[in-house]
Amino acid sequence: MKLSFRWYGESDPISLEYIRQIPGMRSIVSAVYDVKPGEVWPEESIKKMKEAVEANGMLFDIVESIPVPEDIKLGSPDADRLTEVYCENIRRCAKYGIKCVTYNFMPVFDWTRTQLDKAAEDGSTSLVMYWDQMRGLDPLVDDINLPGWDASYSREEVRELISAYGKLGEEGLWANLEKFLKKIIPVAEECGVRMAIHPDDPPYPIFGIPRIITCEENLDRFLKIVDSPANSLCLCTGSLGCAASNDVVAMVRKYAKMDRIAFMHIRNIKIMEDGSFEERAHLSSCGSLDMAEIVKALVECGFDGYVRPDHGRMIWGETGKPGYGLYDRALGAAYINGLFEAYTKALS
Ligand SMILES: [Mn+2]
Repeated sequence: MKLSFRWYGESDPISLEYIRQIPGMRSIVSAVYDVKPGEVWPEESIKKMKEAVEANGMLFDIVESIPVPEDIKLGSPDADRLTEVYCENIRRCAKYGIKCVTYNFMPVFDWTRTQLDKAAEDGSTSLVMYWDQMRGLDPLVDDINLPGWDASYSREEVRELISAYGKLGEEGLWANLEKFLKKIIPVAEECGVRMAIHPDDPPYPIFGIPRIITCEENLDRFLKIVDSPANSLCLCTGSLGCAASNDVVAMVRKYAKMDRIAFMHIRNIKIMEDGSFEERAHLSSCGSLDMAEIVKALVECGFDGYVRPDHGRMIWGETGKPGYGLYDRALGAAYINGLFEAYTKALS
């Protein structure tokens, strides 16, 4: 496996000098943040990031993410032009050594939580989604501003988008995804890039907005649209794991065996009785997911893709981007290293 760490570029309060000190850290996962979704990435920006990462003894060979504009997901008249731009960005990334590009196909909001700094008993804080804070909210009527939602949309724009996706429905979203994949995957194949779709987070509809990258049946359907290793998964344990109906270990085993996991996001969550969830420390006993079984499945299937510790808690007084502090993600990386080393030795 190729251990990696997400970094938000120059503006990230965590320095590459610190990240390189995490044992076994190989790759930096990042993106070009100086242009809006739907614009071509300046080659100069990609090159600059590559040079900064390499100057710190690591590789910049994986991108998260090239965002998919809403117009592509909605199948708007501008979708074809924007898909061309998307293909050009894949080519430019490949030119600078990128081997894997992560993206998602979630309408409107990348992820949904009701609180970003919920304090646990031990004084650490993490992101949570509590249904008793969600229920009764209607984004078409109420003035909703959940943490983490894109603040660049006006309330009116959010309402319009939600109603457009409501009309599109799941099958409409599938059709637009298929159209998109059939254009981008041949380009990715041509330039040696694996596209890795991130599951919807959480993996069920919220506010009636369709969500399709959610469960085994839908992941099977997704992979069949273009049956190629270039059309693969970013299997995020914490996202799929938020639905108790998803058997994450079985999914990891199945898709790793098929060689359709390009990237693993490893993180633990605790599902509460009412379906609410809390992001927890990576250790299996801290949450609902069996991390040892997940890594064992990967090792047994010969997984050689990218792995990163996903969201961490805020611990030891650290402040910063919720979910993306240094300390708890570094603990996660060390734990992931330990599990991989143990299973690799035991099975060799
Ligand atoms: Mn993830």
